Amino acid sequence: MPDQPRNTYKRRTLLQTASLVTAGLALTPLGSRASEKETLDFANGTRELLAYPQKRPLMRITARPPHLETPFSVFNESILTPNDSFFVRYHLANIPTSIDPDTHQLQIKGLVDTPLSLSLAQLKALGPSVEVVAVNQCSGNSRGYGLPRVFGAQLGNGSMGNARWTGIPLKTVLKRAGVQAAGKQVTFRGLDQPVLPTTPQFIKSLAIDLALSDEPMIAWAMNGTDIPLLNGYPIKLIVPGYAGTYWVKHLSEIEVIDHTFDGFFMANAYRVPDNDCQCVPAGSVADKTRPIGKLKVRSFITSLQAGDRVKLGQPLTLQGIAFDGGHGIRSVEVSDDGGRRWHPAQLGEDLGRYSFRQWTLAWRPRHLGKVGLQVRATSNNGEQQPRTLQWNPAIYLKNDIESTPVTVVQE
Ligand SMILES: Nc1nc2c(c(=O)[nH]1)N[C@H]1C(S)=C(S)[C@@H](COP(=O)(O)O)O[C@H]1N2
Ligand SMILES: [Mo]
Repeated sequence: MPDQPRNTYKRRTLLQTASLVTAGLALTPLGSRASEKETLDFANGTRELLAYPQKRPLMRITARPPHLETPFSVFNESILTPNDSFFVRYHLANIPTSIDPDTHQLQIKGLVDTPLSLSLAQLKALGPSVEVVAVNQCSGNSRGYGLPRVFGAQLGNGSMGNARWTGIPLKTVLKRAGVQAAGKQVTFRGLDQPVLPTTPQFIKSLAIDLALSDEPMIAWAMNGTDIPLLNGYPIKLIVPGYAGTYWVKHLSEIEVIDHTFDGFFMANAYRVPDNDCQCVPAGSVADKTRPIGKLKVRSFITSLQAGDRVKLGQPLTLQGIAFDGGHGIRSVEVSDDGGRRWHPAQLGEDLGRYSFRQWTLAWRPRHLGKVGLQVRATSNNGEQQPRTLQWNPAIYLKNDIESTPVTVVQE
């Protein structure tokens, strides 16, 4: 069989991970670049760079459960985020450290005609596989840059990534089981467990119409190879355009229910103000909330970072990325004068409406001293990044126009 060698290799890496568990080292990084740290441009923004299994050194936000961010320079290197630098986020500390792909089962139960228990091989044999390039962004990405500050992890801009996902449409699996007429929502759960019995399980739900639509997918490959353990091996739910919280990792159980799921991670956490901007006046609370949904349009400069120095009069190419919740990017513009004039950037290759879109723009620094480079994206439905933060109590979906401060120096 052609993929035999890769499977053998996979088992070996997983066994290594497993032996770490026996040695009591679960969840500890394999190594750190001793003194290496990366500092984000906000108060208390220094993060250690640590290498976890199958990962290159990433910025650690929290240790238990692990929350690791992608160093921002990675987004300048390629439009697809490499698996070994893709961010990692968990809610429960008891995460799987070794999973046998031959015995993993996916249960489909609840209001279905035929409950199913599928091995990976059976899942793959259910129908033709599909591919999508899509951004996985944590709801709280960039929270650390938002003011006034709120409780929760102070995330930089690295809790996002763009990958090519291969799997089977969720609807293929649901239709095989036969969703009954009373089905209103579908819940999803993975293998990770709370440490304490009082901690709620990480279970997410989607409305039945969304679950049966074309896009959601059960993926087994990320950028053409196995999904890293920490990103959801062996299978993960992909919900293109929607916040990463729905992208359930180590997917093991799907249930069709006849009501709105009221578990903690839907009814209490990951909710936004129930209005158009999903915002409230800074410091206030929302009267009415709803579960977080699609990603908002946003863009970044990736070729320069805050504090960089550039030379007066020397032309350079600015480069960055833009994305939205699935309409695709219509335009990206850059301003070097505080937003008075906007210069249209050139858009790069189109990898689909859920993907990062690269942009470039030739720029010549004309004035000595500090300059804030701003970038703003507009999606194909006319949605544009706002000038100021649309604040909400968790600073979810931050998407106001970024300003990257650089200093122009004499050649
Ligand atoms: N099983 C499981 N899936 C999960 C989570 C989790 O805690 N457990 N966290 C969710 C959240 S909030 C995010 S942002 C993404 C992060 O995906 P990644 O770790 O693969 O980058 O996973 C989602 N899926
Ligand atoms: Mo998240």
